[in-house]
Amino acid sequence: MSNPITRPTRRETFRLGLAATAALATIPDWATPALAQGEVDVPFTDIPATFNPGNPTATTRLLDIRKIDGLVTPREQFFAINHFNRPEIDGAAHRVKFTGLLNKPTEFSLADLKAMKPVEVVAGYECSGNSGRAMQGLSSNGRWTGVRLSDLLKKVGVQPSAREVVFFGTDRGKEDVVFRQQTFKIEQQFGRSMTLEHAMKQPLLAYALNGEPLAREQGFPVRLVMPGWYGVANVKWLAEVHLQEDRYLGNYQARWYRSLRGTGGTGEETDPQTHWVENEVTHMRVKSVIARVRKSGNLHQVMGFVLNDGTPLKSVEVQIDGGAWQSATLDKTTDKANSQYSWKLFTYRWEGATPGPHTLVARATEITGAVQPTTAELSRKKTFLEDNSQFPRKLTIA
Ligand SMILES: Nc1nc2c(c(=O)[nH]1)N[C@H]1C(S)=C(S)[C@@H](COP(=O)(O)O)O[C@H]1N2
Ligand SMILES: [Mo]
Repeated sequence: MSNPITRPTRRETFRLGLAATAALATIPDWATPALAQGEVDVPFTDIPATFNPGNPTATTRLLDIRKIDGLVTPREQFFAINHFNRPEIDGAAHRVKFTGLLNKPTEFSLADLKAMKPVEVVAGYECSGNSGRAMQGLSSNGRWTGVRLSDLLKKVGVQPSAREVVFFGTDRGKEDVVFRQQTFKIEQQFGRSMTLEHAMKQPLLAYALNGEPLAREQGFPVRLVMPGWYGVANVKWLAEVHLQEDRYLGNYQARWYRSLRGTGGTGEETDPQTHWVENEVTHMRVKSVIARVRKSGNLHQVMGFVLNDGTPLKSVEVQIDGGAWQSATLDKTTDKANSQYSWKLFTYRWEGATPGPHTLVARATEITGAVQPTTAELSRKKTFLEDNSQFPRKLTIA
């Protein structure tokens, strides 16, 4: 049976004004749909009593990854992170302004964007602060509809000196801006940037998630979606796209969202061979997460997802109680069209599980050879962002 979560209805397709349903039809179902009769989820024993994803705050909503039962995260469950206020915007009055080094500074209304050729991309992402502390719930996978940013940039005519594209949200708030010994309390807007080269590739100005308009906390009426990058790139309540020559060094670009890593040498701070590198948070680093374990008779199905920047995967493996790594199976629909930036679902058949406590962990490897690291292997990364470490899960078989 087709999964209602991933199959758009005719009405939905019609509402989006999409001419062709062909692209939509390629969206796959998960190999293991919702619980069948006689199947039960084995509860994890590693979930803190305080973990309460069903109780969102104004700033954060977590996805309860135990509920994943299809490729696409339902819109109401999609995680959310809001740094400032959540502007309530009049969709009809809103304009996205293109400013800076352009031939034709232009404003686009939502109607203007919807009148253009729509593209649809299934893209999953996580907040770069996602980790085991949040039970990996700062992650989701969405079916986005919008307009390619490159089409808009072609319309407005980028001047040859432009190098950097800055995206400003409508949301604003007070920030501490630290400069040497001074701290300025500045009210500022949310801003992020990328090079023009990146801006001409995959990003979309998205106005729909899973065939519905964006919810307020999802950035209604229009947001940026940068497939393959950490969540912070996906500027919500998009107000302005500004082209400039110089790098943009705003708080959310250059200070709040960066990693500090020791590379080379021994890692000792006194070792001259060790370099300390601070990088912006951009491409997602490969991460696999075990989300569910389902019991069906004697068989246990271990299920989870993999997120990365769209680089093809070589393998996903599962290890039980420190034993040998065993190949997991990536959902067979993974290679289909429109799934490069989707998260990938995997299953592993765990046979002969014995009663008692167990530890299960997954690791993913990209075709480039990049392997998802252990926590120990990430010990030279000092800031907590970009924690793609393997995530051991604990459960007890009755
Ligand atoms: N305007 C604006 N855009 C924003 C944010 C924000 O606070 N304001 N949060 C960012 C961060 S840190 C993340 S992880 C993602 C979360 O997207 P979501 O809320 O749709 O899951 O939005 C990004 N875009
Ligand atoms: Mo984030």
